[in-house]
Amino acid sequence: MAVSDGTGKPRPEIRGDILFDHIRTLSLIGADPLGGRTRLTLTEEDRKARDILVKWMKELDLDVRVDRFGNIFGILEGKDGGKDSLMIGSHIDTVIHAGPYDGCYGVLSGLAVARAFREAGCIPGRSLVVAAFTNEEGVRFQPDMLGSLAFVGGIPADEALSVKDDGGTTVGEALSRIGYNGNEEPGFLIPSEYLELHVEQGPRLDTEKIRIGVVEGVQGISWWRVSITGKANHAGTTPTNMRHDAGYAAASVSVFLRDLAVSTGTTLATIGTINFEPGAVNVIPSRAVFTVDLRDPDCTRLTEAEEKLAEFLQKTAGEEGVRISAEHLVRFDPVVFDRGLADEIEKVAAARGLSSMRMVSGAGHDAQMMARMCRAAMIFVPSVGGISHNPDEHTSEDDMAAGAEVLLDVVLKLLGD
Ligand code: HGY
Ligand code: MN
Ligand code: MN
Repeated sequence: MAVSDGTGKPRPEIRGDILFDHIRTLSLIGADPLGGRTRLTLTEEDRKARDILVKWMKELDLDVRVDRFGNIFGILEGKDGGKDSLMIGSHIDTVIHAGPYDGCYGVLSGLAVARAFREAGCIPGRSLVVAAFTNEEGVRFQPDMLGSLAFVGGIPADEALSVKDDGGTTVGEALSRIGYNGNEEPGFLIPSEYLELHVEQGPRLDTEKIRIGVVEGVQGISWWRVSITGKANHAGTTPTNMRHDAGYAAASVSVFLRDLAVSTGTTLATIGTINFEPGAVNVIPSRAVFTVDLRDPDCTRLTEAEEKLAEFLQKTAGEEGVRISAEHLVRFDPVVFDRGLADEIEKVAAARGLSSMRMVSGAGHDAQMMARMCRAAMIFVPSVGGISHNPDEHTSEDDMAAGAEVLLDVVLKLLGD
């Protein structure tokens, strides 16, 4: 509810009840019987979530625009007639079997900030934009953050639209199928600031009992798809020294990656998907295809990890007598956010009596793309047990409300009225 800010004018306030209700409603779309939800980008489930988000934006009388990549923007025009804007964004697509907050919390908190202005009858000095970006997760199409990358011109529009999923469907075809192939071009909207509120997805805030994360940047990300071709043979008759075992080669890469991560202490390495052919219990795998996700806050160490992986693949190919190829899917260098915005977030948290700490994000976010276009920063709230990309992902309503209020306070400071 809007309360007076001492000047007689009602002060915009976050409606936590509506925010939590919206998060619950969205979390049911694509829900599975095990308590998770799967809303891969540009699927029917994603369309349903998009449609309800657009409905909520229109209920707030926001001017809804969709660009060529399906990015959705709800615009609350400011007194300056919309020339200069502040954007709050994130994503509503999910990974497989996801938790309820990743991305959705940020988009719906942006909507809650817009609602706070509307309910207080307050027209901000500059326009406020609420954004939901396409394919942040990168599960169906790579690279991840494809929508925000294309929005900032980080990938040619045609290249972005022709990226294919495993079934051969392009981004452009999938957008048309769900009716979100908008016509706004990249650059139709260039905000001065971008803020993203997100659950931390890691254990630091929860462990250290800190309420707010002041996110100063995002670590580097490198994704690969590795294909190993060996020779199928009988599991019971083929002596070990005669094998060209794609499965064994893949498993040795997994052990190598763990050793690499432990050796640097900062690099993280994950094999998230793997597939063997022919996939029979008594046949030595002729083929293994898997993905590698490498992360490091330091650019040089990330490159070193990539080089060490390439060397190990070459060595393994020679020793096992298999052919190995590696396709580089993603490389995003570490990003540093805007210092002034980070300072503002820290000040606002302190003014609300909320403890805060500065940190770098382990997860990728649309903010790292928006930082190429304008001043950008992020606000984190604790993830219980640091769990995310898992139905057990949880953040308390108190913490979610605190994060949304810090977001509103920063917006009020920046937008003025
Ligand atoms: O992969 C990531 O870090 C993000 O969740 N897309
Ligand atoms: Mn996210
Ligand atoms: Mn995610």
